[in-house]
Amino acid sequence: MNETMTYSVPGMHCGHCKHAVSEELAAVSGVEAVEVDLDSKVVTIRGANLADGALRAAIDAAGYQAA
Ligand SMILES: [Cu+2]
Repeated sequence: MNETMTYSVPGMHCGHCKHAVSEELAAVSGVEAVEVDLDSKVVTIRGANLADGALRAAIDAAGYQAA
């Protein structure tokens, strides 16, 4: 857990959104932990060798967009 990436994802509004985004991100290579704060709409990802493109693609695949 030596890297932290944060993304603002304004489209997240409930537990379903949180679950969908977390599931997709958890499957990305290097990701060890995903934290979603629905109040601030911020996703925090911790892991090793995190790739910005892959993380953004996962958020996209979940049906949301990183701002
Ligand atoms: Cu929702």
